[in-house]
Amino acid sequence: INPKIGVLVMSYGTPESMEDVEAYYTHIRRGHAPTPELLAELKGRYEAIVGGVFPLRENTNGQVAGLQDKLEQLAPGKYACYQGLKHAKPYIENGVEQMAADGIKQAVGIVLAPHYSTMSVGGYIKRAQEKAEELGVKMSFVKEYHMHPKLLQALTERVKDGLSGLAEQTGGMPAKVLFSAHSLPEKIRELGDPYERQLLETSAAVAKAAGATDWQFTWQSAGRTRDPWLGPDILETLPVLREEGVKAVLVAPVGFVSDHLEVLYDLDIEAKAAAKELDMTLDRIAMLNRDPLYMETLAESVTQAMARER
Ligand code: FEC
Repeated sequence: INPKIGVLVMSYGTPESMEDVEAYYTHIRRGHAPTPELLAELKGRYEAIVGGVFPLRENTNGQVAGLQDKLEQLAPGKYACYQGLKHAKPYIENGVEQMAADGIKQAVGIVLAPHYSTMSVGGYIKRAQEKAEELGVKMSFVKEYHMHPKLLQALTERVKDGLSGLAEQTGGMPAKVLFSAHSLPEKIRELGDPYERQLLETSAAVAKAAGATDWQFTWQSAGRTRDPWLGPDILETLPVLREEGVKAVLVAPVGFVSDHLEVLYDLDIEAKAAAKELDMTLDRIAMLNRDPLYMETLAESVTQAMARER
């Protein structure tokens, strides 16, 4: 028996290489291979971001290491972190198997995404829980941490920095803060899902703390399926803002915590180009990645979840 408490740190996962993109995409599509057109489009997006590397892998590795360091500081020798990815190896189930193989009997699961939805974080938790039950590991979970004061502080600093950077570029033009997150199929609304409410709570709290009175929320990165997705998408929001006279926009993708495809492509390339077309200046806040305040948010959320277990 291993006396340590396991911490299963779960993240989205990214391909290992360009050859691996098809298998990754097939996994996201629950076993349905993409058409050659869809595959080529996704590969093209990866190629367009910083030379076709997969930054999410390194960022997730860094976050897991950073969380382990913080937990060591809070409770030396008590916790051991394991990684489990939704759509790539090591899969969530592999992380639980590794904990069990190391003799871990009790664990906490946490997802590298602050807001709860049955379709996102709920899916990670379900997979971990099933494997843990099968292998006799007792698991509890952090469901959300979207209002953790340190997360809000880290995001607030970024919005303040982003606004001053934008003011320098535009010669002090008034700017709109556009909070964003990954869209989900509209059907989550029928399930009374907390995702939208939690995103608005984070956005309102950060806007208030940053002193940004002009802000709104928009969706991004909707999937390529036939279901209706939550909108409006940022690409629809920008022309409306332009009509309203807005010329400078700071995007704050508060639903994400790393530099990855949905930020580096969907915002930095696609949304930026759309803004340029409209003669608007668009900037984005820096992502959290391994920010110490984010690492503390995760570590404190884990220790609080354990305290509740006792
Ligand atoms: O950098 C990378 O390699 C990965 C970037 C990436 C992140 C991410 C986060 C979220 N997703 C969420 C929901 C969905 C739903 C579908 C879906 C599809 C994709 C595709 C790619 C992709 N997602 Fe993703 N997502 C990332 C990447 N996502 C690539 C497939 C091509 C496309 O549709 O664009 C639709 C699945 C289906 O077909 O049924 C739903 C949510 C998040 C944020 C929370 C989290 O991180 O888990 C929600 C990062």
